[in-house]
Amino acid sequence: MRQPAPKDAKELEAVETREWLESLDYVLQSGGPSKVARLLRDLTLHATENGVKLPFTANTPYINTISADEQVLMPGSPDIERRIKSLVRWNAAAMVVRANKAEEGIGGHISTFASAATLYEVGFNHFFRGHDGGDGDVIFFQGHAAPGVYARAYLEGRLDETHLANFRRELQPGGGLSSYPHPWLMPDFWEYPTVSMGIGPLMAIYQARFTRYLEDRGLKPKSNAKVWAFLGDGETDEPESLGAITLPAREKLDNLIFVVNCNLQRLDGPVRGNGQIIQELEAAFRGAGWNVIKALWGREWDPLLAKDRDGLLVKRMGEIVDGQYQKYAVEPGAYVREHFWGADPRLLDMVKHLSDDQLHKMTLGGHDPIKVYNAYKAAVEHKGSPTVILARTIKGYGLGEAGEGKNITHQQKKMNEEELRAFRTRFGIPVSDSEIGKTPFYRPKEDSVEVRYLKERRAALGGFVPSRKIRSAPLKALSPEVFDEFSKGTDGRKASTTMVAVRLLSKLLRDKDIGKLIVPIVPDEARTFGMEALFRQIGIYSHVGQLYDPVDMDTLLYYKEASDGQILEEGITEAGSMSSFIAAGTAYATHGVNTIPFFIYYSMFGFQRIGDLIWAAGDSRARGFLLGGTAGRTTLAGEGLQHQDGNSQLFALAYPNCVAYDPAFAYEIAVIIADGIRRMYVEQESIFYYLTVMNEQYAMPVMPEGVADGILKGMYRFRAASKPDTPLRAQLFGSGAILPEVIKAQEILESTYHVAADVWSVTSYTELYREGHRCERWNMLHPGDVPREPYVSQCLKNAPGVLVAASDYVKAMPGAIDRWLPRPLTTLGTDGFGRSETRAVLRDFFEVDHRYIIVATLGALARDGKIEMSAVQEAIKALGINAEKSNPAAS
Ligand SMILES: Cc1ncc(C[n+]2csc(CCOP(=O)(O)OP(=O)(O)O)c2C)c(N)n1
Ligand SMILES: [Mg+2]
Repeated sequence: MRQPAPKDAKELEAVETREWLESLDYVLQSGGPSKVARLLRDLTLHATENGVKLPFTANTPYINTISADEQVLMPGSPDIERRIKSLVRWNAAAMVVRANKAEEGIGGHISTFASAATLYEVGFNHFFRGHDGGDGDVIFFQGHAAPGVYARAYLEGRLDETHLANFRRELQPGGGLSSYPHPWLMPDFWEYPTVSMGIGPLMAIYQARFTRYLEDRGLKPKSNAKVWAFLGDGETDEPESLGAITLPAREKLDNLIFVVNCNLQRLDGPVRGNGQIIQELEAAFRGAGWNVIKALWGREWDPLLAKDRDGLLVKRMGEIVDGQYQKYAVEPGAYVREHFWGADPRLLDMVKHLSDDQLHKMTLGGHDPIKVYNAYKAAVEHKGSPTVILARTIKGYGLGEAGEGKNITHQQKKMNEEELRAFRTRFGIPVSDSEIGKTPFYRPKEDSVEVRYLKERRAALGGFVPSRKIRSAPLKALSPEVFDEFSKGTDGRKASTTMVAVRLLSKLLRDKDIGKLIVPIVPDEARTFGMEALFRQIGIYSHVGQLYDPVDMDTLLYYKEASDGQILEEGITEAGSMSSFIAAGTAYATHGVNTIPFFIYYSMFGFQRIGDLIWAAGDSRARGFLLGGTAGRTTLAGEGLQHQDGNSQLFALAYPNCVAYDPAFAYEIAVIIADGIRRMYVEQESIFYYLTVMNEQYAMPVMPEGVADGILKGMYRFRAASKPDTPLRAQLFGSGAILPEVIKAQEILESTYHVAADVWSVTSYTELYREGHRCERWNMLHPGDVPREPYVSQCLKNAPGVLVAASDYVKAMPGAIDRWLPRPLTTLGTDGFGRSETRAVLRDFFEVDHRYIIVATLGALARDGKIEMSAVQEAIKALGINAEKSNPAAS
């Protein structure tokens, strides 16, 4: 057979292609786009089955997802909205410029909001739902855009000039405005902190999921409310930003909308100078299963794209790297004509009717309200998956010479008079030349068209945003019976504090009043903590229930997933779990439901790994219990260096509203948790708890009389010396799993060394430290008054003998209180890297077992001249301690 000549082959190919396209056009006309999509899917499947390897592409062309033909007109008045937006722009910039007029500039950012103004204003005028009419949207604002959010609240009449003048001057009379979103500092305004990049989007994902959880469990009626997360394109480099994006797609969270402000710049320069951040993000989000909407080009591009029959313009748009796009933004139109359009005479021809100035002013999608409106509309109407909007903008938009599109723009805080005048003129702000030097704030009169319009819009959308209100009533006090059994001891039976905490948790879950409000959260660690009984008891939450027969179905404790399941089994993500904790711990405000989260995890992977999210929980005024499991550097045997936690109690000290305890006994845990529920949910204090729980088992004693107050304050005398009149005396402090070592030391000191020691359980060095400093501060400021005596001093001022403390944490913990003790404190602790070993060997290595407590006590007595040094040397020998062993703190 004759092979077709090359020319014929090409022609044949062209004919073939045309035929296929014509059939496709026919289907498109007769059956519409969905039929075409189905056919293409079927074709792909068929081709793959027959061995055709199709190239993978996760991207769509570099154009708007919503074409000009598909877009709808915007309701409302574009003209009034533009004027409002200009005023917001002006006041936001003025706020920052004024804050930096003084010698000592106090920072602030103009360029982030300048690029995002349209993204926010379209939301404020048309989409963001306030909480007044029931459930509002939850909005995670980009932290650096805060000046714009304040400027709008000023136009709305919620903030006044003094507030604006005191931006970043929070300690001024009348109050100022916090630099970034901080509910701790502005509890009626901001809902969630975001400025530590990456945590906003992560928290938003888990917030959206938690909303579903509340609805599925019947704790809240179903609603259409959305969770919006605004983030920067540079911010997406943070692992937290993208690290959890498969979850909302998997769980079909169509109540979640990300808006990425793609100004192509971060702080130092372009986000992807040599690439395209938008295409990169599109691929990542599409791959994860999101609905991706690109809003790249403003309306001026529509007629050009309509003319682009052979795809030249689309191709050109897609081949420019971001660094070059940034260059086009700062150069005049002639440069753009030459370098962008000049790539092909046919492209040049397309824009020959436009002047250089018109070329320069062609807007981008994120600056065009109609493109943004259509993207948001599509996002809120989309069903079945979360949506991300990738909106292209220019960093520092409108700042002109003062920074628009420049690499320095992120740090731009000052504008000279000329720049301010240009900005004023560009946005038509009614501020005269003579006034401009003062950078005055401008708010039109209360009955002006602008103020009336924006107030009407907000009223129609359910009130102002952001706005934080406590929407739940306090809980009633819990009946003490729930906690009773824990004070009775275990009658010699051994138990670990983890077992106790889990038992208490399951009792709380059964409580008829608060049971349903408890939210257990685990990062794939339930079995580690002996919580598997809860799987069956309350179920693991899954929106779709359980679509399979669990492999352990015929066992009592099978892995039960249910749509009304109560446990949040997050899988291996402490960051995700903590975000759930924040959602559940703030639901008393955000959702009007007093959920009580218990997040239990490997203690080493808490403060150490996700400390910034715990900080955000504190800022968010989240309530609930963090349980650091398998805690204690020497108590967690075998796991070694990266698992053994001797740090978390120290870290907790730095979190101002975190109340931390290292309890040793069942009744201590019960007292602490009972009081925690009272303080957080009855008294409504904005605090949260951290408890370390261990897996060493020992008998739990009966609760001594009258110790509850001491447990909560941080220490109480657990056991007094049996022969207090003995000449040699000591006070021994122990915490957590090291307390039994201290008790053992007490017994041997008495029987073998004739030292009578009292044993104190120190449940919280943090609480003692804070209370001591409260007293000291008061005394400093009130020199003439009767001085206040720290609780530690009250406990120990009359206690005789030497003072020795041992814990499974770093020595700085007991060190935190020694200034209020009557005599110097000898501290034993676990500074240094952990080791894989047995408990006994580890406690020898870290020098915290009963033998070291004995030696430390004898040493202190010898230094006091109460016994001979030789007696200490003999004890070291008798107890089998190697005095020449290496120092664990440094090895
Ligand atoms: C965790 C963290 N690291 C660093 C910063 C400092 N920082 C603030 S803004 C910024 C650049 C932001 O760029 P992008 O996310 O693109 O936002 P844009 O301002 O461009 O909208 C950086 C590095 C921060 N706030 N948080
Ligand atoms: Mg950016």
